[in-house]
Parts: sequence; C-alpha cells; structure tokens
Amino acid sequence: MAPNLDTGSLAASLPELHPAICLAGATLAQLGAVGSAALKPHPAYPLSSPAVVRFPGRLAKPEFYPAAYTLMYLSRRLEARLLELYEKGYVKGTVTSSAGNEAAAVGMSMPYRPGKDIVSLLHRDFAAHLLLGATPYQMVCQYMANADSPTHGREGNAHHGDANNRRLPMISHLGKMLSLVVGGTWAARRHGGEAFGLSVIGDGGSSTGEFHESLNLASVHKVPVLFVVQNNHYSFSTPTSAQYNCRRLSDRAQGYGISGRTIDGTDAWEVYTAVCEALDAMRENPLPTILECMTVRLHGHAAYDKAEYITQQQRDRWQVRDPLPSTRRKLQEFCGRGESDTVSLEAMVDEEVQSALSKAFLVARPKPPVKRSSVFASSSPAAVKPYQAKKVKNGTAVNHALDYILENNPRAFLTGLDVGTYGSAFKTCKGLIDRHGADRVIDMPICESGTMGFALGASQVGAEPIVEFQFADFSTEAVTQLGLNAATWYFRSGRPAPLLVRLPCGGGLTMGAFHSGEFEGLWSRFTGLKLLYPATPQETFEALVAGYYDRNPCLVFEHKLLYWSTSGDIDFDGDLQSVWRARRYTEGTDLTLVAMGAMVREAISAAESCPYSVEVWNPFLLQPLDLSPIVESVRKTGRLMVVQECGETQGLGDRIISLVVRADPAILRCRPELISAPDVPIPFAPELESYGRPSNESILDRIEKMLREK
Ligand SMILES: Cc1ncc(C[n+]2csc(CCOP(=O)(O)OP(=O)(O)O)c2C)c(N)n1
Ligand SMILES: [Mg+2]
Repeated sequence: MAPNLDTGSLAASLPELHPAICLAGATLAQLGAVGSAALKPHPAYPLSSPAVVRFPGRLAKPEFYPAAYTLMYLSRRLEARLLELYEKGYVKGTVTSSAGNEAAAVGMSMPYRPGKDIVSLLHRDFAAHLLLGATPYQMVCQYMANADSPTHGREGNAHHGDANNRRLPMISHLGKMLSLVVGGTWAARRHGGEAFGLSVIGDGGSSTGEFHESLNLASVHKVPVLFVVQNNHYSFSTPTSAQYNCRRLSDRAQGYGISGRTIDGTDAWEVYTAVCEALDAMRENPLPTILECMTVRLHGHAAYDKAEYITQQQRDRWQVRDPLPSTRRKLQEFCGRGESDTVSLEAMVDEEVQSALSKAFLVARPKPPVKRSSVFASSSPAAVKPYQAKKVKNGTAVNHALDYILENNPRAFLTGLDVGTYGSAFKTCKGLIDRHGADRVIDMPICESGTMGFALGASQVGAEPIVEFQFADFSTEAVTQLGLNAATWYFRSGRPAPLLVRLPCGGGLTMGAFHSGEFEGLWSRFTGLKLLYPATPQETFEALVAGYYDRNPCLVFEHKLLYWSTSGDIDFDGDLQSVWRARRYTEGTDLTLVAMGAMVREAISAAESCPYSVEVWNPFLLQPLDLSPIVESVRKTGRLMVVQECGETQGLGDRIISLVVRADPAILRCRPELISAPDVPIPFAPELESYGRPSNESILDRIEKMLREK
C-alpha cells in the first residue's frame, strides 16, 4: 500500500528525537513509512504558473497574485513543517519564522534577476530564497544540515545562499551583508552589466554601524542598491522605541543624499510595485535607495521564543495584518479564482512540501572529517611574468608589486584610505592613480568594515580587490568582515574569496598604542586566512604578488619601519609556488634563531656579531604555518630562540616554540626561549617604547646566555 503522505502526516509520524542524537541510519529506518514512492519530482516546481517576470518587465495584478500567493503559501507551509521538525529534534539550531513577512519577501525579490543582480537576504526571507532559485528540497536539507544542504551542513538555518548566482550566503552578524551587496553591484556594473543590488535589514539591524557604512558607501560611489528595511516593530524582544528615535527609518535617506520611502510591507502588491519603481529610478539615476516595509512578526523571534513580551492586543492587531489571508482574498478577487481553485493550488503546494521533506529525510549525514582543503581554495596559477628591480627600498617594492599587479590584471583594483592622489599614508601607492586611473585606485570613506565587505562582495563577481588598511591597528574595525565572513566564505559557499589585504604594521616609530601594532597574532586565530610577513624588498614583492594570485583572503604584513630603511634587489622569476616557504638568512650549527618583521634585521645583526654559529629563519608564511624546515634546523642546532616585536601573548612566538617542541621534543638540548616586548600596550615616548623592545643587543645578550650554558 502506498504510504499516506497527506499534509501533516509525516511530522506526526516522526518519533521525538533526543537532542543529543543526530539523524543516523537508525532514525532513517524509523522513517520507513516515507519510502521512495514519495520521491517523484513535482511537475509544478519551479513555480511558473504564470512565469515570474523579472525587471524591467512587470506583472499586472492577475499575473502577480497567483505567483505571489503560491510562493507565500509555500514559504508558510514549508516553514511550519520545519518548525515541527525542530520541535522533534530533526532540525538543529533554530527556525526564525517568516510568518507575517512573506509579502515583503516576495514583493521585494520578484523583480530581481537571479545570477545577474546581487542579493543578500535575511532570516525572514524564506520566500525570497525560493523565488530567487532555492528549491524547497534544498531549503529542507539546509535546515536538516544533511549532505545535500547548500552548505554541506557547514552552516545552519538561514545562513545560506548561492554565491555562484550572486545570492550571497548570509552570516549571522546583522548588517554585515549590506556592504557586500554594494561592492558586488559596483563590480558587476564595472564589468559591463546593468546590475542592481538588493540588501535586506531589520529594524534592529538598522542600528548597526555597517548599515550606515554601506548606505554611505553606496551613495558616495553611486551604486544602485535597494536597501529594504523590514520593520516588524521588534528586534528579538526589543521594541523599536528602544532601537531608534526618528519617525521613520526611511527618513535616514536624507542624510545620505538619497531617497527613502515607507510602505505597507504586508501588502505584496504594494511592495512589488514600490520595488519596480525603485528599480526604474535607479536605472535612470544610479543611487541607492531605502524602502522601509512595515511588516509583522507572527511568531516569536525564533523557534525557542514564546514572545511573552508581546501583549495579546498587539498579537491580535498583527494577526489582522497577516499577509497570507489578504493575498489569498486578492488572488480570488483579481484573478477570478474560486475557492476550489485556490484549494487545489494549495494542495499542489502541500504536495510539493511533502515531497521535499520525504526526499530530504533519505539524504545521508554530511561526512566528517572536514579537511584543510575545504577551508582553502586552490587553483592559483603556477607561474606569472618575472620581474626585476635593482636597489629598491621595501616601500618601493610595495609600489612595484602593486603596479605589476594592476598592469597585468585588468580586474584588479586597489582601495583604502588616501591611496589615490596622496599615494597612501606611507607613500607606498605613490603614482599608481596616475598610471592606472581613479577607477582602479580608489579612495574610500573611513569605513574599514564596509570597505572589507565591499571588497568581499566585489570578489564574488570577478573583481580582484586589493585593500590597504592605513595602519594594521585599524584592521580591528573589520574583524567580522575579514575574520568571520571572508575567511569562512569558501568553506561555507564553495566559492573562493580572492582578496589581497595589506597591513602597514609595527612599532619603533614613536606612534603609540594605536598606530604601532602588528596584529599577526590576532589574525592568525581566524581559520581560512593566509598570512605573509615579509622582511626584505624581494620578500615583499613576492608576498604581495603571490597573495594577490592566491584564491583566498591573504594578509600581507608590511612593517612600517622597514619601508624606507631597508633596500635590496628584486629578482622574481615568476614561480608562485616557491614563494610559500620559510626563509633562511644565515647558516649555523649552534642555534636556530627565528624572527619576524622588523626583528629579522635585528636577529641577523645579532647573529653576525656573535661568536657562535647562528642560523636565522623567518617563517614568512605565518598561516598556514609550516615549520618543517625550522624543525630540521633545530634538529641540527639543538637550540631554539624566537624573537618577536610584540608582547608575549600577542604574537606567534609561543606557537612556533610549541609546534617545534611537539614535532620532536628530543631534538632540543636546552629550554627554548622567547624574546618579546613586555605585555603592555605599546607606549608612546621613545624611551618607553624602546625600553622593552627586542633589539640586536638584547638578542645578542640572550644568545650568549643560552650558549654559555652549553
Ligand atoms: C551583530 C549581531 N548581534 C546580535 C545578533 C543576534 N540576533 C539575531 S537576530 C536579532 C534580532 C534582529 O532584529 P531585526 O533586525 O529587527 O530583525 P527581525 O528578527 O525582527 O526580523 C538578534 C539580536 C546578531 N545576529 N548579530
Ligand atoms: Mg525586527
């Protein structure tokens, strides 16, 4: 007998799942009732009756309502089933129900063109995902975190998308997706397409800094992005009275020199027409615009929230505004659909939901282990054009590398603060704007996080960004964008995020705690980033060029003290693969001395002036850290000393020592040593700064002590 698959029966037939048990063979066996008979693909999907018309086409009401209602109903039903599965433990994390928001989600996304426009959606845009390309089956798989989920179970719930089709996968941090849409739309248009952006934020998320940064960026750079604010009166349990103090969130548009509008977000037609009008206007005059959709949230913030903070009166008022019944009525009113027609449409959707669930339940769990190859994308070229230059300073090597990259790669662009006419704070970008133009060497407003998001978004549509932080210290502004968003992008989406990030760093210049940090320790804590720390002009050139061609976010630390005080030749043979290795400066048999950044020079000088045979190394590639040549050196010398400029807990010295010891504790003849600054903020006055800063003298002193003990 065919299994009974009518709506509701599947979840009802499921056993309660203990939260500690993940879905496995045993559970699948219990699901025998939903056998393969359920797996026929539904002919009605994708929902094309009538076909959804994308911008610049526009639907009339009789065509709009069947499409809109079908999607809204599908979204509501599918999410209801996911909530049931959450209750029973099959869905992990949570479900942030879109109930009440479907009109806004459908109306805003229907004119947008999948694969052409740049879109980022939020946690109440389930219907918009379905409209822009996700299938119900994929959505269920995502929530069940199985092997077929769009993120392969690597991210959960609403944190997904389709980067290959410009529906950028969401991260949790509200506001952070907005700047990606600005950068993506900017880059898509730069490469010759008439693309538009759609980015979504809630009333709560509108208080984040990135909301402001993104609107400002889009306005300054004239990028036509529609910023939809879904105002459902609450941010989790916080009412809008505690969130902002203006009349309407769309009024903020004035501050960015753009237009803004507030509409009824529970009326799908009103949202749809407002979005079509906004797209028409953005085509005429490419500027961003704010569309505030006043909507409702019919459930708690998420599956675990009973929303006891919402009064019954409020609930009743919102229930009346539920967009689903009102759209259903309009479907019947404008399309001549009778009740039985509507019911059979709903039955078709219910069947679609059921089929997606049944199919998803048969999918295997994702396979551990997760390897490094799933974190880093491969495929950078093996070799590029060679390059030579005689007697250049480190800062000039930076300039040559950037010039080389911009010259040979039309999709590359350089951005940051004052990189244009001024040539960047340390003059490393001098003249680049004259040689490559203001559309490739681009000054940004002061918004490091927004700039990083902009670059990440641009990288998704084929642009190749190079971002300079004016000082490494300001990179902390972009910790989420770079450390959590860009770094995990490939892991979550399967699409590389090629970014070259430059960090002028380090102390010794009397600049105090906010302009002297290196931050290689901080950035090494984020999986998915590559870190390079060159110390000579040759290394600087190589690091920048290899980091640029690599398909991952690569950070190059450029020590400011070395910019104009170190010189040497550049002889780059074009072999990119051989760049990614530790560097040895002297050979020796008594001690392995490891140094980074400006400490390399101090270490070499100490090694040259001491009576012992010291082998000086620079790991150069700080992440992923491969210490095998350094371990081999210690095997020969039996002694290890690491010198870092920053305080003991801030750098990578401890990690280097730990890795060498763990590789083979027997190779050490004596205790390994770390030379570092004291663990205090970098002080300003020269006497204070130099007091604890390692120098060739202090290194020499420690070398002598260590070797005297032999
Ligand atoms: C930066 C950040 N802080 C906190 C959270 C936790 N969080 C997730 S959704 C949410 C409420 C968002 O409210 P709103 O922007 O109004 O969207 P809504 O949920 O109402 O649709 C909060 C606090 C988060 N995701 N990101
Ligand atoms: Mg809200």
